[in-house]
Amino acid sequence: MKQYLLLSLTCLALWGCSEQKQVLETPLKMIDQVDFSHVHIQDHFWSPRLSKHISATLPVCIDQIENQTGRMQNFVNAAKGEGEHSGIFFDDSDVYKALEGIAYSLINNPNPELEKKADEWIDKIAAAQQPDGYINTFYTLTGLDKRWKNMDKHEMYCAGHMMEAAVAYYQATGKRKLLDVSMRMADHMMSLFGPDKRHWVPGHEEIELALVKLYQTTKEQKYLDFANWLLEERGHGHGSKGDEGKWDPAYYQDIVPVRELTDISGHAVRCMYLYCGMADVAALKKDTGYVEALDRLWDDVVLRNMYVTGGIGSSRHNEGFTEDYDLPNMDAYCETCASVGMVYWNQRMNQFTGNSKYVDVLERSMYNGALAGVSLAGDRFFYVNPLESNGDHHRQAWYGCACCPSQISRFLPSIGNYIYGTSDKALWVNLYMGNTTQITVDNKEVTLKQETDYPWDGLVKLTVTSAHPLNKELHIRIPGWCKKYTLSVNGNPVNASTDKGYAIVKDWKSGDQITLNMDMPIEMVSADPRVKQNVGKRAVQRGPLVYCLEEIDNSKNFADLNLAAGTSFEVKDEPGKLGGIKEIEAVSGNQKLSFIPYYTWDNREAGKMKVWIDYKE
Ligand code: FUB
Ligand code: ZN
Repeated sequence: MKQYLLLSLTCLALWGCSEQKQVLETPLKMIDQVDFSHVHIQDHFWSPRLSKHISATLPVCIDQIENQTGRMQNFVNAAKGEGEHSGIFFDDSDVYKALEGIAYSLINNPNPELEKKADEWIDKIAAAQQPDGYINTFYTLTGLDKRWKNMDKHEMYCAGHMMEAAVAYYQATGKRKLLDVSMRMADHMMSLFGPDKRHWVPGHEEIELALVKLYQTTKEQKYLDFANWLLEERGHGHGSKGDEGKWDPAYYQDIVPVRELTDISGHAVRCMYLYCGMADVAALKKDTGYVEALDRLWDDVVLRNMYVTGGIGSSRHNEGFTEDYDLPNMDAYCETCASVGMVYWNQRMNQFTGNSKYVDVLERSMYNGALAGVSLAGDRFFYVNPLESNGDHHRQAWYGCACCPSQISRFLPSIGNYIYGTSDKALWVNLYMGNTTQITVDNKEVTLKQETDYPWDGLVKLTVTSAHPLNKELHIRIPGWCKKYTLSVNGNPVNASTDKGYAIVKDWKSGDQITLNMDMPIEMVSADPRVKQNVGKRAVQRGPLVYCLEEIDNSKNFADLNLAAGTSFEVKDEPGKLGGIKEIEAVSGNQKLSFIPYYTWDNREAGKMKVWIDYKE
């Protein structure tokens, strides 16, 4: 029987374009990611970020984990079976996430000293594993008799992050010590939970997507089946009453069976990890019901619950969602991890459908919500990413709950994952970053080269070379923000057809230069009128970047600055400012406003900031 998926085009949480439903015949994963290990990024925008990741972000994480906090000592204590546990009960996960970041960094930037550090950590982690395979320093040091009693205590969450680190480190080095530890922990969990055994609904998702990675690396089907079982456990009343009943099942995404989900609710990061796990299992188990649920959820997230920065989860109270269209600016939570989660999830949705609307959201979350999470120097982090500030919100070197710094440490070195894809029919170009990429497609060596100054400029030159002719179309994403573009092959304009947001180039041969030139005007955007906090306001956007006003550039009458219908805008090159930006200058009546990209705010003297600006009709 043929299965159909209902997919919709979106207008994000913004107002102004029509919504359509499409019926597609391709319910399961059609595009494979080109892994970042094949991608060498070299450009003015991302290369500095990636250098800072190595010189600043990883050293900060290592220092915090080893010296400033007891995270590594917890493993040492657990191995000896003596001493106290310090910190939060899920702090092990920060060690694993930083280790994953180290592994990714080693893949494209080998570094024997860093590898030695990772080996040291892995030895300490492995030593803390219990004879039955269990590993979690919190329970080992506070009483193993209490383990597996409270589903909110993140035992599977920590295990999941360990598995992701283990897979990454195995890919980076071929060393399997942590992979073996992970398999023993997985087997331990499966000895307790599963069909005809105990029920378990992980209070914080993560294990599901991690088990899929473990399955893909070890080829052990049981790990995929266990991931599927854990997903199916949800929504049947087996779950946590967590924290003495503080949270309801909606907080844990445990309100209905996952294939019946229609609305996003509860904790934002948990939702993102759940949706990634569902997508991964769906792709491998060919479960169209999961994909249909994800499609419904995507509409709910993007059309009704997403900020213009691609951030999600407005409330500090539950680190998540309240009501549709409730998107406060000053009090926005918008956890960095949730924006990174949007990148992870939207890539998976694009792979099912070949629809660029998902990459539009991925790009929005990546360049704005997620990138703001780390300072330009790479050494300070935002956990919460508001869209307005009184001048009292700043990045910190670390947090008691440090999920966001460690998230950044693994996200940045793997951004090359989101540029290209391959399918039976085509090579897919999703993001624009200067890079050289070498892959094997249909047993042929292929080199893709992009030259661009994106996101500052919309000109992209792409060359694809292969020794043997490649029988593939090129699907080149035309971003949702782009209203006008030209496409040429070797300087000759082509009138390419488009499909789901991609221009399709059929006639090309090895060595041709394909040039995409996207107009990148400055735009004033308005929110959906149901977002009451943004009524009578506009935000400024250029290409994928959302801009904001910072007090330091706009010290006069900051509170009264406004935009109007006749406001004139100009782009100004500022190579020496904030790591090199294009600033936007606006003249509105007799006011002058200077906008900087949102991701660069709070890198200078403290002051007020706002994304949504009063608008005078
Ligand atoms: O609970 C683990 C992580 O800590 C969550 O994903 C974040 O929201 C923070 O609460
Ligand atoms: Zn976080």
